[in-house]
Amino acid sequence: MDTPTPDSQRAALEALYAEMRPQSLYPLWEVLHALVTPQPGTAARAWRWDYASAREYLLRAGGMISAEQAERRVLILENPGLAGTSAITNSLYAGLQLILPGEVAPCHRHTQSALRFVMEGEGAHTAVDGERAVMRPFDLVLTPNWQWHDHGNDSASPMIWLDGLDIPTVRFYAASFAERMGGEHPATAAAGDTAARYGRNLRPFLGSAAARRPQAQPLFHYPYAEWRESLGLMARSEMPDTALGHALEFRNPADGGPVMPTISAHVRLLPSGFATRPRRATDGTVFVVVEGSGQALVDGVAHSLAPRDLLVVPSWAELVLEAGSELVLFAYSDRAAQEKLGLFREA
Ligand code: GTQ
Repeated sequence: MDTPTPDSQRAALEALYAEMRPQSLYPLWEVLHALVTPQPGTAARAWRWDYASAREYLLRAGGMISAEQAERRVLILENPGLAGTSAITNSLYAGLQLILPGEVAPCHRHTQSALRFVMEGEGAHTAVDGERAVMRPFDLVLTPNWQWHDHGNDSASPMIWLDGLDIPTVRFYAASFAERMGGEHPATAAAGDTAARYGRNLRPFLGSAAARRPQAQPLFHYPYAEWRESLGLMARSEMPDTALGHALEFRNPADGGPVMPTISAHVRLLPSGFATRPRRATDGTVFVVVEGSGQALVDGVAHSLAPRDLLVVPSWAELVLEAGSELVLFAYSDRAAQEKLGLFREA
């Protein structure tokens, strides 16, 4: 090869690229550093949603379209850096769902895994494979991959919860299947039946009729009253972790791991006046403020935190959480998936 001048080399390469392009062939050396980065990079941004204004738009939508007609009446919390993707992080989705008194969101199932975290209202339900979980504020309810679910509200007030799903993950793998039953699933068990069988370090004998729930994902209701008590006891008995505060992860009793294959969820308590050390992690995370106030510094930018506010922190952003009054947070991320793939890191 002649030693080319930079200009003639560029011209020769561009001519080569132009010839290859119709055959869908491209030079790696032009893009390698953008593909294999030394540190995580994402277009996702940190963003805080004020609950009161989201709620107002959701209630207005409630006056215009029924849950039945919408199938799911939800306002999507889309990351402003991921416009057009309906994603809150690269791998996860978030939305606020409204069910008005007397309404039913019809029964369906899909390969996407979902969690519900109750924002307000009391007494509406999610039925999973025909068993109701009666929902109270800050309860966590799961609808795992391919389990039938419908939602209904027999109470006298509107019910709003946060939906967290792995929609972008399932889209990435092109593995979405969905089926519609419509209406409500026929009742299969009394409300609370599964929690009594699987939620207390017990399980029915495998293979017996009593073991009617899917073996890998039996439990689907984690009540606020229970997790809040545990977090409170923990906070009274030891010093907070410097990076996390007091933190407890929700787990799947079948294997002791994260609640679902693609989604991890946890709660934290930061004592009044406590500030975490700066921390980064590869799992972009969605937070809900349950109680208290304070602020989150994400890569040095402050986002104020008040009850029911929602915050997304992108992968590898530096996060400092500062509690004003005692701060209680719920959070979910794709850590469950990243750990299986050997990708999760924190610093
Ligand atoms: O309740 O099943 O926010 O299927 C998005 C997709 C909720 C649901 C969402 C869904 C659901």
